[in-house]
Amino acid sequence: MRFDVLTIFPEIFDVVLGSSIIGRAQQSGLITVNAINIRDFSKDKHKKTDDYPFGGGTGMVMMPQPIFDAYKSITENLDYKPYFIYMSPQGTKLDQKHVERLSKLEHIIILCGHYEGVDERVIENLVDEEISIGDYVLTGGELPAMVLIDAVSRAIPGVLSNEDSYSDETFKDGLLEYPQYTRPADYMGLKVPDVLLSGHHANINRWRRQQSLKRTRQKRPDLFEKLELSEEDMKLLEEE
Ligand code: 4FV
Repeated sequence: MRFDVLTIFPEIFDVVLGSSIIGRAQQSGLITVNAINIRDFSKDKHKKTDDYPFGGGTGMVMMPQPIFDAYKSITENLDYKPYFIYMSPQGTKLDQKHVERLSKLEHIIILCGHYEGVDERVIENLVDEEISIGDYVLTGGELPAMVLIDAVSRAIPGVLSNEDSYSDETFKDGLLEYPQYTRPADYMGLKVPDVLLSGHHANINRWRRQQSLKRTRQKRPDLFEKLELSEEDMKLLEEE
């Protein structure tokens, strides 16, 4: 998977995405992340990338020319059109199913907005999808872009080692993950549930399914109502 990020703060991507799991994924070549400075494509003598909004109003708007030229610099030697994502609060809210869909792509361009946003002609002519990471306003699209790259990279086979398993985790089949415990079995008198020390895997899996169902019902009723519950699940939920 190739990620090209169009940003006016390219330097922050190496720091955040250069370490740990995503850093290793870059070293192994499973993913590449190129942070491209939009400012380098500004034809303005002061390398301006933003200007006043037509029609007046507060704030500034990112100009079309530097973004279109940055895009051309990526695609002019390609015989395919990369998938162009604009991180914006007006976008589709990102979730795990969405992440898994995106992880199947080969080449994603991510545009990071700033100020009041980007000129609408960029969105109309270049953007395939607007994606939001949540209903709040940030100072820039860089953090959302990193969130997207992290989540999508994790879903690419081989990026996560067995230790950091991808298999049964939160949002997998729409459920919150069961509680996790590690050594010591007794910490300051706080004990680990006996079933987890029993080595009885069927009972352990049953207990974990029950915990996932109960905490999804309690913490995320919006997810719980979407679940298709089996007879067994109903019984697990009734049990104290
Ligand atoms: C955002 C979000 C977000 C809006 C103005 C950047 C900022 C500035 N992006 N999910 N929430 N973007 O707040 O994706 O352009």
